[in-house]
Amino acid sequence: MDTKTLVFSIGQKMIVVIAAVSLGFVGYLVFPIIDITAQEQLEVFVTHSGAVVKTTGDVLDPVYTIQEVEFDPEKYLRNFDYGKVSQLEDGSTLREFTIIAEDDKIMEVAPGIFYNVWTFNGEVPGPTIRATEGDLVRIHFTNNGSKEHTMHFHGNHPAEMDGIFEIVGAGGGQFTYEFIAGPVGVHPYHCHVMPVEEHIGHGLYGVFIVDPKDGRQQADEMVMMLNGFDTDFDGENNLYAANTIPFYYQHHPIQVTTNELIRVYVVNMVGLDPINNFHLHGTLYKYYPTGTDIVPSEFTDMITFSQGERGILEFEYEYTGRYMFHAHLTEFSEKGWSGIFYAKDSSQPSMEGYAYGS
Ligand SMILES: [Cu+2]
Repeated sequence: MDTKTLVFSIGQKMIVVIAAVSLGFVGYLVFPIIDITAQEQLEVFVTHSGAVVKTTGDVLDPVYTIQEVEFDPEKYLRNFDYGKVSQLEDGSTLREFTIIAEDDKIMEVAPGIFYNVWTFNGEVPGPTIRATEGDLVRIHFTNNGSKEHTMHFHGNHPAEMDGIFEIVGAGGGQFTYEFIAGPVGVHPYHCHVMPVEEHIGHGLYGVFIVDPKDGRQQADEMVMMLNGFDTDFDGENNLYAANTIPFYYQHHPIQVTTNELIRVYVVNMVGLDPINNFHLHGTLYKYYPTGTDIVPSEFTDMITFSQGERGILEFEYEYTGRYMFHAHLTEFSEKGWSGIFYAKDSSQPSMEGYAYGS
């Protein structure tokens, strides 16, 4: 390389360096106030693999940033959806329900744990659908999800209303389920699209109560859906609960009155674990398996459920105070399936937000 070429080459390099520095400086002048604090804003993403990520950084394959589900176990506990009621020509009752499935929402299922929930009417569990034996139940079902979904009710109905073979397509598919409510009892409903474990695991289930025509004895009635979440997708549940939020009723005890009949409709929808159970402190309950008989099968404080098993518990408290109820499986109770009944006599004030152990 001769001297002339060398000088030229150094000159070129200098021009490139000067140009780069100048560009950087001009860039700084043009965009002088890039708000670096915006980088600290946490955002929630669902990735293609189904993972839910909350991060200040970029996610390479986000499907969407999503709306969070607000779920209130207090409201769910004693909320029954009787549908839109009308009389048919033959004098029987028609109850119509509108149910919309979605699969793009997330819920903070425990502090800092965000999970992609799949919902019926925007919640996990879906609404507690209630009818009287012999009523005509009509469900206007729309699937606004990105995957196929159905509604499969336990109970009596024609084969084509079973929610198995009549797959309802994603993005607005519709189906009308219609059947005569029966038998009397407490039943689950859930999506039955394969893999069912995944569709149930993400939250597509709810409770269906069929009341006897003559009703049941007056009681303080409530619903407990025993559920769990595998938040790290390793095939094991990380959280357990009665009504979705771990320890909710431990921090917000369920207020009941002494010497008043309490009736709890319990459904076990925990997947991945073969059994679950319900242990009650301070009193015993009459247990009606599936709620189909008027004679209780047991008088006990401890019942074990397999997957999908359910029943009705009836009991009352003689003495005031705080009584735990929880899974006797300690792993489940220590991961969230634990709560408290606060029994007061009618003259006592109610108690707000008492934290167990505090
Ligand atoms: Cu589904």
